[in-house]
Amino acid sequence: MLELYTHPMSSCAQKVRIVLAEKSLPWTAHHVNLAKKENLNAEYLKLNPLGVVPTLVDDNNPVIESSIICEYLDDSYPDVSLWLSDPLLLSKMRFWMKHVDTKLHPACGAIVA
Ligand SMILES: N[C@@H](CCC(=O)N[C@@H](CS)C(=O)NCC(=O)O)C(=O)O
Repeated sequence: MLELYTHPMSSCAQKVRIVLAEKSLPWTAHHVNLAKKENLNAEYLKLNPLGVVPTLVDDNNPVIESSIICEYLDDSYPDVSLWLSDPLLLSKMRFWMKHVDTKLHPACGAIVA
């Protein structure tokens, strides 16, 4: 059973929701109210010590970090694979995943903060 701790405005959580949709995987949503700082509740921090969304829980096992969650879903549920076999295309995909994680997302956070 897949559970996703998510927030509608979270671009990181949206990335994971897109992968779940592309792979037609059933999942249950747990909405974390970031405005009320529910992400910093002791119970949530047990799942995600970084105190951010998203967190995926698969059969009671938490997986954190949106790009790692996307890769975990592709590894664990390979029927519809989103991975690329061509090494050059794969290098481009890895670049964009890294760029979003390390540059674009932190920059967006600075704008909305
Ligand atoms: N690198 C993390 C970033 C997660 C992240 O920063 N999530 C934001 C929402 S997009 C969050 O939970 N912010 C809550 C806070 O910082 O208080 C990932 O990709 O999962």
